[in-house]
Amino acid sequence: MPPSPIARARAAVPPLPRIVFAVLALATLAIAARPAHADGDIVATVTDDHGAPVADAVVVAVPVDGVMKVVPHRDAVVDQVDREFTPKVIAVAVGTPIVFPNHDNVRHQVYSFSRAKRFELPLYAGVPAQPIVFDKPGVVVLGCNIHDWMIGYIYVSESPYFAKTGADGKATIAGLAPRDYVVRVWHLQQDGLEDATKKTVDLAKAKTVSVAWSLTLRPETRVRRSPVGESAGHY
Ligand SMILES: [Cu+2]
Repeated sequence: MPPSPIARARAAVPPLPRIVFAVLALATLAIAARPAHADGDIVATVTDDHGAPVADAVVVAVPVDGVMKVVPHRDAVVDQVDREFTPKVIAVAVGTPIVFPNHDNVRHQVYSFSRAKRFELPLYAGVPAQPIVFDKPGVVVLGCNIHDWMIGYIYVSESPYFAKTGADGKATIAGLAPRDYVVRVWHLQQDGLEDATKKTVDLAKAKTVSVAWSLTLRPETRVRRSPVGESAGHY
């Protein structure tokens, strides 16, 4: 019986291209199966002049190529507890809405005159209905018109890659694609410009890169608290 037209067509394809095709297909699969990028970490250590760990420093990494997708955070909160902002320092990505619940039995009037965000929440108790959206990068200093000693800081980052140091002075920015980054550090008592702390790190060569800063800190100027309970119930 003569071979069917299909069988003849199959036979017409030489075996070598078929093997080449199979190898190429396998190679493509292998590349696809490999993670698009082995994510890396930047481990930052911040100390003061005396080598003591510095907490509440914000470390920011910006890809050198400038390509990044900023996703605003959800559920960001700056609480008011015992007539202090809690946390005192928060870092968020630009565009993040923050709510300012009041957990005290006195009313607060939260405001900022900072260029990155001017706002005022009229005297209130409980949770304000609307969050404030922090839509410009920069440092926003918070105050309360009733309690002069209350001060808080919102670091609004233009990059989605940032972390705040803990009590050990360490912060890890995890899950970074392997490329070059400019890293910098900000602290509320920093003597000197944040821009002067810039360093370039290359995550293409190593999966984990350590970076360290020694900061000169100015003493923190704070208004003294009124004795506890003095104004309780008045506002
Ligand atoms: Cu207050």
